[in-house]
Amino acid sequence: MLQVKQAKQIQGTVRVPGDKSISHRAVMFGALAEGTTEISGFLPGADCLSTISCFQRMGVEIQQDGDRVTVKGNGWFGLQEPTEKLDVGNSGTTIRLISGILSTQPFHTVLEGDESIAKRPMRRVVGPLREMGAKIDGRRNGEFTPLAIRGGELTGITYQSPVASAQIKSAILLAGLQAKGTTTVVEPTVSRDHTERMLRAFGIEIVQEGNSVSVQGGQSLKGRSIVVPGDISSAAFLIVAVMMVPNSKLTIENVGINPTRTGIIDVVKAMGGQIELTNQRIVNEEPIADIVVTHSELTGTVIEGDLIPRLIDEIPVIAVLATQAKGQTIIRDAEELKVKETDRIATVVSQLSKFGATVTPTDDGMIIEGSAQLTAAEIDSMGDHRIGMAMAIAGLAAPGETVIHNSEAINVSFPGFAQLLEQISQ
Ligand code: SPQ
Repeated sequence: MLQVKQAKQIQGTVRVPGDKSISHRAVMFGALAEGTTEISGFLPGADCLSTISCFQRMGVEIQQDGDRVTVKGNGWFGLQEPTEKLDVGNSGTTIRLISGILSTQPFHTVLEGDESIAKRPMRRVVGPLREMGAKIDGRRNGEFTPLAIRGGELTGITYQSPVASAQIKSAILLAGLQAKGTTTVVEPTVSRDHTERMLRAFGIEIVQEGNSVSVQGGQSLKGRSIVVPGDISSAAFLIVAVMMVPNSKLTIENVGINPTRTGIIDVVKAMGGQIELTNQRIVNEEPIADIVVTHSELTGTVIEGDLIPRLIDEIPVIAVLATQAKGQTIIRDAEELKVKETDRIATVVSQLSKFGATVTPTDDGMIIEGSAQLTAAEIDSMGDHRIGMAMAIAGLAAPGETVIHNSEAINVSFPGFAQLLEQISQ
């Protein structure tokens, strides 16, 4: 249980834990590479620890100590058939990307996760991987876990993805690295491109043209060192906290600002927020900066179209922000929210309404009325880390004490969140 009091001010210079998407990929690619991969800045959150344990069960030697990880890769086909099921916990990224990798392996594996994973759609990766030649089964003809995979020889395909999803794109490209010929994924809008950038850093040739990405089969990865930047999806909670609480200013150092992830910055600016990027640099093909945020009066906005994949995970906390802006905020084209750790349209509406906010769900998003006077509330994270944290941030602007039940879900992506919030709020 997490208790949050109304804050008078947010101040300081802080860092957020490592990027979740990049941490998963660093472990996976390190495990498939030849030689040792040293990772620093790794996110020791529950999701990325699930990825480590899956590869350990397939015989890869991995040592983790806080944000430092050493992975001793034995090459792509150095994985061993696990003797038990692989448990992905709460992590959609783990199960979907590993499905692509396991489709190339000449053995049998069973993948399973928690209650939330059991409800998330898997045929979006199972379908194209079957087309490439993988044998995969699961409940409802492969739509739901547990997934049983027998990998083998694959053939490259050109796949027109119906949704912009980095997990679909990455699963197919990873399978494509050991398939015959070329594998191409075409997306309606470009999703986060960490897989493409990191594969390049591991020595893979990958061709990106507009919304399409291609790889040739038969390539191998070389172990290397990877520095993981701070997660912009975690920084987003602090950015919104500053905008919610008058007289606040915060510097968040060392945050990844990959353009496929910076929708939150564009939205805060469009609403009238003061936000600056300093000390910009590139590490392992990923752009990084310090983010300086100053409290500002905001106006509602419309969030839709190509912007959605660039801020999909930030929508719960953007909805919280919108309650404090002048006028209405409309979020459209975000039906993907329904298949995250929870149905994030339903959970944002049910939990944010408890603070007295007016939020109306729509088929593909929500409408939030601004200038709301929030009052402290008793909240349930519903087991969704981003819902738990978004509602904690709402609590900073609500007189009284807000209580978040099931707050342990926050450890999925932001261990130390409660302590950091306490450190910066007065
Ligand atoms: O890993 P998981 O559970 O899917 O996590 C989430 C999150 O909120 O942390 C989504 F619920 O992030 C996804 C993100 O939404 C992480 C991700 C990735 O690392 O590739 C890609 C996005 O999902 P998708 O379905 O659009 O590919």
